[in-house]
Amino acid sequence: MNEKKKSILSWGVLAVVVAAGLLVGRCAPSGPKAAKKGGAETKSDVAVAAMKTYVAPGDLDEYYLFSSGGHSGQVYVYGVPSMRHLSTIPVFTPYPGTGYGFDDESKAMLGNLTWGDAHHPALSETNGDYDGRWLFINEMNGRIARIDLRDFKTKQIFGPVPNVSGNHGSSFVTPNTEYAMMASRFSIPIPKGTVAPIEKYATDYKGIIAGIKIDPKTGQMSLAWEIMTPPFDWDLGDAGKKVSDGWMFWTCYNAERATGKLEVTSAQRDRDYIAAVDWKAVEKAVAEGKGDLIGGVKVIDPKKVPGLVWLMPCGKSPHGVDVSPDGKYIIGSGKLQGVTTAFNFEKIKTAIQNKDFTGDEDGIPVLKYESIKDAEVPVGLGPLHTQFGPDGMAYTSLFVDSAIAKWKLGTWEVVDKIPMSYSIGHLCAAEGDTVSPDGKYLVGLNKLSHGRHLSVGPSQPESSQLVDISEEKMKLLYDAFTEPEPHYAQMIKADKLHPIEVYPKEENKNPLAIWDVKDAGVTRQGTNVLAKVVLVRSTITPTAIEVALGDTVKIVMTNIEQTTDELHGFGLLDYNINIVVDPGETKAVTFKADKPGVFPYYCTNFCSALHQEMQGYLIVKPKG
Ligand code: RUQ
Ligand code: CUA
Repeated sequence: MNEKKKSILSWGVLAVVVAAGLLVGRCAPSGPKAAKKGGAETKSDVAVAAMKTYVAPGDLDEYYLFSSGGHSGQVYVYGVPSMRHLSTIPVFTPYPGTGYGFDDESKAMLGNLTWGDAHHPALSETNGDYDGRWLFINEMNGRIARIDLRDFKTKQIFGPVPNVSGNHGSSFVTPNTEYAMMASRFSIPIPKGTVAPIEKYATDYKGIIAGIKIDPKTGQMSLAWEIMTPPFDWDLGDAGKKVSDGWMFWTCYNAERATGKLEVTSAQRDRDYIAAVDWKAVEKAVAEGKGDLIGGVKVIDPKKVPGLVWLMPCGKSPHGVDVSPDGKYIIGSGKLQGVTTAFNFEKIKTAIQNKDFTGDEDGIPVLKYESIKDAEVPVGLGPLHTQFGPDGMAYTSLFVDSAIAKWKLGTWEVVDKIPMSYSIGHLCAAEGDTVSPDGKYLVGLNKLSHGRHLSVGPSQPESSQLVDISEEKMKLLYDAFTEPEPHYAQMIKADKLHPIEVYPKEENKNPLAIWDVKDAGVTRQGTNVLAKVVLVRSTITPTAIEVALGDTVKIVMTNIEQTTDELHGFGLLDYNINIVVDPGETKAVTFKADKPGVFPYYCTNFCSALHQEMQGYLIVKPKG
């Protein structure tokens, strides 16, 4: 948001708050349009909305919202209800603002990929409730990252996982964070690197479902197992909870096994599938040594190892699948229809026991639709995703209708609807996919934002709309605009997180860390130069680093500050080096001194009145 809009908005909000009850002017330039399209019907609605979202200077938001940044490869952190953007966590993409992707460690973590299409963040859980430890997020190149919520930093990027192509069905975690799950959107011949003609798609291309094990103490991820599936396009997933704990569900489209123009060819059948995977049984099978080695990984073929996976028919080209807080219902939303389907977990288990099948797909039994469904809820056109509130309330996003439907589990009654501007994809309720959702707030993550903000040219922001769900009728509270492209988000009660503000000195175990400017300096071993650097207000010590052309230079920097917000940067001109070191942190960068000359380095983070003086020179002497 630009300064002008900010000031217009805050003026408006202030006026509304001060003159609450009076009918005052609109709070934003797009106000009149917003009132018509967005659901805040009257001027007093606008005043109430302003008061409900206004977080006074110095006050704190009630929730954190972690929103996926889509193909920006990042995670955006917002406060709710203010919808203020608080922070950007770089995950799959270098981010000069925090020096991510420039220092040795984060560069190595990114590997050869400098982008990732990040979709579905998943907070770690204990007994089905967010525990505030980690945030996982997938990206399409077959990877999952772990962000530590102690310092809001990416700590591990796991993958690309062998055989998985297009990791969309991810990174859903199980109720005690045993696993983050993965499923391939694109099927390919496996192992990766082998080739089969596209005409043989139906038989020679394979989908993959994978369980990524999470170490309960450290959060470290490792590949536990893979299951080979027909070449369906696995889409979204959700882990069972409470009564359905131990199970995992994934939707797919293209049960037709079609190729070519999928918008036509994959929409032939009335129903595609949701896979129901008994992951505890999979664990057992793998422990018994079942599976074949493909691409260096044990892969289970359900034809050879039955009793692990079943298919639940779900109409039509389903997108989201969401398990109710009590674990009893599996909600599958077919994006090309006007209903969302509620499956009953008890009935699923009974149908499996009774072998109530209508056929199979490459050895995976297909359950009888009529035997496992409880209801088709007439939510509206193009249902995508469902989130939950307390008291059995469910909220389903409707892409085609561009609205959210509120309905009740069990009675299947649609009780309210609110329009979204425009075309909502995902939605996120406060603690909305835990065993105990909070209600209160719901954020619609819209695909388009046209006409609701100052124009910024052809590349428009997306919009995230905050909805009040504390009362019977949903009410639009606020329009926030975000960078591309929020798919999913998760909202956690703010008091569950306790981020640190400095890295305690005693925790710094880096053997090259130094804490006294006396220890700073340059040492050489052959053509390897090691510069130990201290960053503290307002000097980079040493103030000159001398090396010879062709040297391999490793600069290790320790920010010895123990004060909140005292970050220092190290920008080295002409060498494309940009490091940011937090208080108490040590970072290293290694590069070849391949250009002779004198190159200034300086602190990039404003840190004191003498920040501008925080500078030095790298002197690269030519040979001879
Ligand atoms: S998907 S809405 Cu990954 Cu629903 Cu984008
Ligand atoms: Cu250190 Cu600016």
